[in-house]
Amino acid sequence: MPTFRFTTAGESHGPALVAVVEGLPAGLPVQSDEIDRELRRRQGGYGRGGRMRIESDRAELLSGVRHGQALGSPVTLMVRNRDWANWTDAMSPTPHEAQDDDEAMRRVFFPRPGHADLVGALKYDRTDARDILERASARETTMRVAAGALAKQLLAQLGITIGSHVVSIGGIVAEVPAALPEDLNAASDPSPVRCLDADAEGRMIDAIDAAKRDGDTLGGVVEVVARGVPAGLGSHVSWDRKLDGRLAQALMSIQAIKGVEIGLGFEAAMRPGSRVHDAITRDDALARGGGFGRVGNYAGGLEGGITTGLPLVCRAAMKPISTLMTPLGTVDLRTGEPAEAVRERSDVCAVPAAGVVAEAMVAMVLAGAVLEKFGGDSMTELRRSFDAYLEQIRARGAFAPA
Ligand code: EPS
Repeated sequence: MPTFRFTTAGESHGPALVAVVEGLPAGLPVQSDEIDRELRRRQGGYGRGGRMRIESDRAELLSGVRHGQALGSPVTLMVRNRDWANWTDAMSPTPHEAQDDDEAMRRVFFPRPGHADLVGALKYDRTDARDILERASARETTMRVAAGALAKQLLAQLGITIGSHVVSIGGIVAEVPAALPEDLNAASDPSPVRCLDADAEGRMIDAIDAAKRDGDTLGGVVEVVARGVPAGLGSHVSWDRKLDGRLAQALMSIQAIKGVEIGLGFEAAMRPGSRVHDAITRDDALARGGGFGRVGNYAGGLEGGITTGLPLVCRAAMKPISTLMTPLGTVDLRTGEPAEAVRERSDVCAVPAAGVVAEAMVAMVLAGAVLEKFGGDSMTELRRSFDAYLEQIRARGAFAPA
């Protein structure tokens, strides 16, 4: 059974979204304002549509936390959809008197290419694609971020921090500094596109404006960096314990993500081994690597599915959002006649927000790996085991002077 589990529920225009999170040790300090801060970060970014002006997401804690500390029981988080007030008829859980009024029920018969509309309607035997898109919507990522905020708070107790920045939008690639700022989010969050390169930022904003004018959308690439991760999370022994595989799955599960890289990623396949692998050194400053360091970090902090103690670096590629205001061709789900895909209010670009969601997913995978290795029902137990392990690997690197 996984050590850190979470599940989300809720439709994009339903009354609320919820998440149930299991595995947090008793005694973990839980700061609800920190959860809301993460939710605000996800709502931002240049290129968002009208919905984000309606919502101002706040998490309500319904279980599992008392007087600011986790109890060890499942934590339930709820975020109400303000837009629900405009959807009470169309999303009514009980049969509605205007059932035959397709417009009032906001039915969708023209599936969008690239969205789950058509395949979901086939698989779940629905004629109204609204039954699919309400759940496929990236609104669901609200709860990943809320649950991820709890994972971040757990990791922060152990000195592990996670940040992200945008690497590209619409083919405009940022120049990434050789050494990323220690507090990555403090540097990236003030940018409207969460990009560290001011020149690229301006061009990304122009590209988003142009896409909006054309009724088009833009994707991009985000990079997530976790610092303070000790060597030894994950395992080489079985496929499903490899941490790189688990990170890839978690990141790939985010709506619209089509590719994941760790460290050099696909670029590693183009180079000879001598320009890919990170030579091993002694590095007394790198206590969490057991006193062993690396020349460079092309491996992105993972070797053999196990963390190295260097920063964990993952990238995720997001395709452009599939709701186009200048729509592509589709087929009417009722008649089979050719049609134009539905135009729903949507975002032009949500890459900056995707970085925040990716942080949450990485945080939850790392929280799971930490709990698996160090376990414990309480923070006291977890901390004792974590500290003892750090001492153990520190001793491995403490060689007698030559
Ligand atoms: C989305 C469509 C838009 C986005 C939404 C994702 O919502 P609406 O249909 O209400 O205009 O704003 O994202 C969010 C609501 C969110 O919180 O991120 C979609 O179809 O995926």
